[in-house]
Amino acid sequence: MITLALSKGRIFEETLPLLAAAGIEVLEDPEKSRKLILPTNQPDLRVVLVRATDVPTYVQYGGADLGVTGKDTLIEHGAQGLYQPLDLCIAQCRVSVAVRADFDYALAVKQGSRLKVATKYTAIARDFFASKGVHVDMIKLYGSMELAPLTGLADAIVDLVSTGNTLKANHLVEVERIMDISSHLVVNQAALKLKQAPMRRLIDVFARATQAQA
Ligand code: PRT
Ligand code: MG
Repeated sequence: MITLALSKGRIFEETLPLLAAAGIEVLEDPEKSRKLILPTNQPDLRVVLVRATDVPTYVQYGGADLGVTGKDTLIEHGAQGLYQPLDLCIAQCRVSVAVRADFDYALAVKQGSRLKVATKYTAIARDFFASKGVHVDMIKLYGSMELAPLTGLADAIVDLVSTGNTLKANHLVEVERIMDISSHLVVNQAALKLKQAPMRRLIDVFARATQAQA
């Protein structure tokens, strides 16, 4: 049995077509079912649903043989012991710095003032501002980053942006793009050795589907 870890929402939805290209179907809809282990039409493949940020942990410790996870999660979580054979080019977005429309970010950076930055992505933010030589007070948040500049909690946020609609709706502007993000296939190295043939077949399914979509 091969276990594939996915998270509900965009990663599940954007992984399905890659599997479907090889005739692999997940037999239950996670939006309708409360099941956490979903069978597929392949007797030796099942899907487990975990929180997006838990996918690397499941794969690292062998709770799943492989998984799909955002590069943002891999950078923040660390990718120790994970083999990363493929960029699947799905769930694309970027990590950006955003501020209130009336905040002069360029001036704050130029003056060398300490910037209060609220984010869930503290590792990415720390590296980025360090490379610019900007001093920051980092405020770790777990959600609704957009609220931080509006309430005076922070001067800036570091968050994922795709369409930019969420920023716009909250009168925030994107002032710097830190990095582009997409989702990657991550593989447990022991599983790759122990279940070599079926694992290679599945990695190949993803490789072909990704190439076909490019
Ligand atoms: O939501 P939950 O707290 O359960 O977990 P999660 O946020 O880690 O999971 P999920 O499913 O929301 O995101 C999983 C992965 O999808 C992330 O790790 C990214 O790699 C990728 N991804 C791609 C995104 C987005 N696009 C995205 N737009 N993740 C989050 N967003 C957020 C964004 O921050 C904004 O708040 O979606 C909102 C809408 O974005 P706009 O710019 O289109 O308005
Ligand atoms: Mg989310």
